[in-house]
Amino acid sequence: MDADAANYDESKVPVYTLTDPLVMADGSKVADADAWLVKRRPEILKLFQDHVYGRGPGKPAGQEFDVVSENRSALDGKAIRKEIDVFFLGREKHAKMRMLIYIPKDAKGPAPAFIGLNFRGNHTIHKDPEISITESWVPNDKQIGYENNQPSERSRGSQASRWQVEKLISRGYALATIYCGDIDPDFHDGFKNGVHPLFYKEGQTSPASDEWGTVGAWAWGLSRGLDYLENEAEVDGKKVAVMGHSRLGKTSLWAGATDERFALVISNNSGCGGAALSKRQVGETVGRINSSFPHWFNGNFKKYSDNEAALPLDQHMLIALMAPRPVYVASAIEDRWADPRGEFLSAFHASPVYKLFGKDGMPAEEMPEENKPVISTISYHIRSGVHDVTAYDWDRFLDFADSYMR
Ligand code: GTR
Repeated sequence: MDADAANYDESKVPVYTLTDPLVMADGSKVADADAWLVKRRPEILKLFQDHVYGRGPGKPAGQEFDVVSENRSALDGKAIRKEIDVFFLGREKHAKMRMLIYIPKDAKGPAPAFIGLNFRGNHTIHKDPEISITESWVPNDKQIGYENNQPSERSRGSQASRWQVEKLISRGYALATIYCGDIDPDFHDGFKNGVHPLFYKEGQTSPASDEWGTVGAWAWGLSRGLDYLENEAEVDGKKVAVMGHSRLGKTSLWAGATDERFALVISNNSGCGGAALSKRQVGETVGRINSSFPHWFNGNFKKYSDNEAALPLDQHMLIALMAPRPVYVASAIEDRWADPRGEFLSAFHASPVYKLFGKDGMPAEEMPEENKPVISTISYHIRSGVHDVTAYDWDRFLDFADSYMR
């Protein structure tokens, strides 16, 4: 089935029932915020681990950080740039990811920050010639000169419009980013490369059906980035927003769900397996995503291919796992594959959980018009244009972050 053959017709959306996030597994009602945090939230987190993203290994012991470069006068003197190697199991074991950080030079104290994974290597987020080029596997991409899974010099800055580094810096935010392929290359090799094998038990050769896939590994990597930021004197580790686009937006949501240290969570055009409700089966479906990207989710998720009605959860419960932290769900009008309406409905149906905390959640009952954001503890917009991250999106995310992180 190709994207054009997918369903985009609301009248063909099957009748579906969403699991009530406020009813416990034993049928009793969640009475208050405390019952949510102590009992229901862990139940839902476990559902997502068991059925969708899988369980990760948690924070590894013996992690070590090396500052491999530092320039205190980057971006024409406006920023401090650092590159940090995060050795997951200590230097001796070699396995590592490289995090690039820009910090506003004129910050009065530790800066609030955004962290997000990038698709093509740290050097693609800005033209800055001093950013080291990734040594990890990269997907072939003729447009930017990636061949034989090797990166190219000319790809520098090729994803700059998605990161808006100067804008972030001028608004007082640090930006930390990691190439997703440093954590797990984005192709299905049976989990031989990437971080999975580091944690296999003796004799294990691939994750069990309730263990992490690639999205789980990426989210785990974001937490390891946050481990460093908590120790970075020039960044405020208590004010770190996690942001991601598309497959990496699915990842930012899972990172926000599994790691409550993230103060604010942003999903941009995350679609199926991200913010969009699976049971609507609009655009990309569970069956389609599992066949195109069998490595992203866990083994159990395959049971729901063409069988969404059997899911004991839906993605509104993923958004609810952020409560009471602020969360922003962003769609794009031409990104029908990601089902913008399904993304909005997840945000909407997470709201009852926020209300337990005396917060609004998503106040709009109907989808807003194009470029008319609804801003509350759960915020939402549908931007004009295609599947992408743009200056418009960043302006909204920065305004949103200003309300909680300044
Ligand atoms: C598509 C995939 C989507 C989305 C997108 C992306 O091919 O079907 O789920 O993740 O890739 O990451 O850009």
